[in-house]
Amino acid sequence: MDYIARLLLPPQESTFAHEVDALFHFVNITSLIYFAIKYRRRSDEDTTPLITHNNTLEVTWTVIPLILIMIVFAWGFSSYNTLRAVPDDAYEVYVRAYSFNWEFTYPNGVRSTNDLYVPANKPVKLIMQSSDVIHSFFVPDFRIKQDVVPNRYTQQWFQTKGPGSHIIFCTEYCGVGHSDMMGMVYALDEEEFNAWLEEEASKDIDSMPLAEVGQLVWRSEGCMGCHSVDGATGIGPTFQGLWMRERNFIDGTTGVADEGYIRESILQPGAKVNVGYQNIMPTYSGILSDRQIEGVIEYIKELSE
Ligand code: HEC
Ligand SMILES: [Cu+2]
Repeated sequence: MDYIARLLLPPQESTFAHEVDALFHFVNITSLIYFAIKYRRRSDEDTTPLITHNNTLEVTWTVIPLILIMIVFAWGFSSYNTLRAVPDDAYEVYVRAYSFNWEFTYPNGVRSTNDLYVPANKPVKLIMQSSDVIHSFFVPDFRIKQDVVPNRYTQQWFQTKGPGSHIIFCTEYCGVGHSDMMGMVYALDEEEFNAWLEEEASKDIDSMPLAEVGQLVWRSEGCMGCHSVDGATGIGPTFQGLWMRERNFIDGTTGVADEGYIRESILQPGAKVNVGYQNIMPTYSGILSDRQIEGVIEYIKELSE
């Protein structure tokens, strides 16, 4: 069973993954065997007999599937409970999904984008919501998948079987960047995890050079998912060489990428939309501080030197 499981599905990396797989294989294999026997070709001129009524047959095809369904139901119900009942001592992380990134907020206030760090071998609870459309949080290795919806918290928990890294997908089609809406779960040993948390918490943007603040914003606030810094075109224009460049907007007007333009692009992305791009950038009004915005401006300047 374990061999087949590994052949067909991703590695079982959460404590309950084997339970989900066992039920899946049970349903699959019983159906497969039944169909192979029932619908095999018996002879060269095999035809379907004409039967108008048969009580024995009707009772049989009701009772046997009923028993099977009850097995699957009881088994599924018990696994579902395991997946839903969050242990009391779970480590809690808030998750915010927005087009097209995952943002994680840890109890000590640290935030990370697209990289979720968790303590290995400990229950972790995710409290999730979306800032725009419906997304869905899927980690195949853990056998978990949960919709992430605006204006409502949904929950999911898991416990890893050890340190390791596992890919996160969005599995609810959410727009042009949907297929790029990926991340990683990094399960770290407790000591390593605490060290990571402390290091992140000590990153003090008040004593960093502005361009570094900007680079940090680009990396940790999701800009990276849509804007490259190496000249490559993504969902949005690259930041490389953007400083003081002439911009053409879809309403026919033009402008120059100066401080005011960059600030406006961040706070009111829809005010001027570049030709060749869609108006899909989320506003960062209320999310980024003035210092962070000025950091981005300086970072873009530096990238154009
Ligand atoms: C979901 C994708 C997405 C994210 C995330 C995103 N942007 Fe954008 N951004 C765009 C698109 C698309 C455009 C071009 C359309 C427009 O002008 O509104 C754009 C335009 C811009 C522009 C104007 C660029 C130009 O060439 O004129 C700036 C500056 C900018 N974004 C900064 C940022 C910053 C800073 C962040 C992160 C804090 C960010 N964006 C996050 C998609 C995104
Ligand atoms: Cu999504």
